[in-house]
Amino acid sequence: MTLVVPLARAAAATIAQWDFNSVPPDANANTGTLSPAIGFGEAALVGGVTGSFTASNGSSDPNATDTSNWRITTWPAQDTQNKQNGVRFDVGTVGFRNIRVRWDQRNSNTASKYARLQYTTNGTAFVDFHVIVMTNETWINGQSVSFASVPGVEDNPRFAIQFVTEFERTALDSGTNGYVPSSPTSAYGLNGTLRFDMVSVTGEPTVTGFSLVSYNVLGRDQPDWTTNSAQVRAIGRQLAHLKPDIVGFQEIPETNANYLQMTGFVAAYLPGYYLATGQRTDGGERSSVASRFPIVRSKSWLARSNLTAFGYAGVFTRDLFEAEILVPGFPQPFHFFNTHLKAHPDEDSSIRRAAEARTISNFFFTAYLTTNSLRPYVLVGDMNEDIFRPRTYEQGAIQTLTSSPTGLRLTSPRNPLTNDERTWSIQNANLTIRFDYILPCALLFSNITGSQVFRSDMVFPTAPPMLSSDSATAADHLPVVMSFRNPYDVPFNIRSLTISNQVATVRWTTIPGDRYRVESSADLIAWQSTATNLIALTGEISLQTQANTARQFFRIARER
Ligand SMILES: [Ca+2]
Ligand SMILES: [Ca+2]
Repeated sequence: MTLVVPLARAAAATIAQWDFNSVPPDANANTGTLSPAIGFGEAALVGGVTGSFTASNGSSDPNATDTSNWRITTWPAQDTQNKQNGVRFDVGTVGFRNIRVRWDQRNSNTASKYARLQYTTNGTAFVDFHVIVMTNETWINGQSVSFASVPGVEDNPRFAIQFVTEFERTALDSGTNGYVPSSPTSAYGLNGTLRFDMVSVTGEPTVTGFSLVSYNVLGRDQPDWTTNSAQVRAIGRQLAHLKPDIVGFQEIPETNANYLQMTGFVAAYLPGYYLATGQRTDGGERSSVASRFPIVRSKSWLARSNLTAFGYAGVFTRDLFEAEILVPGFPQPFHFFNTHLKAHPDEDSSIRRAAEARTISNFFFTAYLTTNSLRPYVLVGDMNEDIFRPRTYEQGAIQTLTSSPTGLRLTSPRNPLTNDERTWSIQNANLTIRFDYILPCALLFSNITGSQVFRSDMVFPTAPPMLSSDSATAADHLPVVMSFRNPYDVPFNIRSLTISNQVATVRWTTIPGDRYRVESSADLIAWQSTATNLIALTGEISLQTQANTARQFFRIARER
């Protein structure tokens, strides 16, 4: 007998995990990395301690060939600096709840027996939490603490933890008012070591949908891009009102290195957001991406690249700026592309713009999609061309960008009150043309829940502190907004189970890019892994496995 059941939604996902092992592996335990092996976060020393990498020999790290741990030493003198020395891990929890921390730890004989796991909800003030009591020269693996009931911990970009050594008196409310060694037969020593491995922060993803904005903010040549600028404030108030999860900005000023002012902009209007800015291109402007979710990588593609092969004797005016973003609960990273094509309707500019669209199309087909076809992606930007209002010399740049090899789909958001899809110029008497686009991949296209061309003067009732005049003060372009359902946040179904010649075949519905595991059991108690990390390539997985015992059960779970 064989039975298959889909498991309930995967409970917890790894937000960040440190294994300290080199990437790529180098078969040398004395080299390692403080970059997380999974997810996004930062690891740092606290106080005057020093850190190095050594062989783990006994942690729970499954890596058999190159497993390092983070070894911390140079501790404070006896009776000094209580709870001021150790290690810190910053892990934003935006989009996660029921946060849990797990780690492996080993103390040397002379190291402090007691340490405190502290946390912060504002990035600076740490609060005492769990007391760690260690023995000597033994790994204690899988230590685990839940922050599920702690206010301010979940959905917080500033969440961080630290492990700091502690006097016995404050740890236990009794005993020695100083450090106590891990070995009862040793004396506390400054050269003792605490070693950490497999430090993980997990949580349950809560993101059921997300939203994007594309916005040309007319920053080119602006001498003041601080938050004192009336223009910058008008941009900020609109975005604070819209609260998009990800914003693609075009025309952040190069002048006076004013693109650096975006850090202050984000702090004021999109607090806690991650920011990435593209490289210098035409000398006048850059592209930026702000995201509520971690940006793990960004890159300027095609910047000033030669367009000859694409029909124009010259270079790409600006770039195609990519931000790779970790959306909670997505099994694959999200790739957000942002561009600003050549402006103006004259013949030379039109041909150049067409060539830029072709080189972007070529990039998606010959580069990006060859390795990332299962990952969700979107292209946003100021394309300087209106698919429905072609001008004399134009060659269909939008049609090129949305041609089938790119996988990108045309959308036409409209203002909900005016029903107008034109985005330029709100600083003229009338809007005359559409320049601004959000072009999602097929997976996202089929999960659009709403979109609009935003106008602050068409928001009723008014929504202070945003001013009705903000759109016109901010830029000539209007921001374009689009929201999506989380395409992976849906249950999956078992389609069929068949047995033939002692081979069971199970089929279930999937979303391309989603990952699954299959386990089997003879008694519904002990489960063995049949297959892990099965990545769906289509809308269905079909798995064959031996079914030659009297009774066999299977279960299928989605991995996140
Ligand atoms: Ca390790
Ligand atoms: Ca190494």
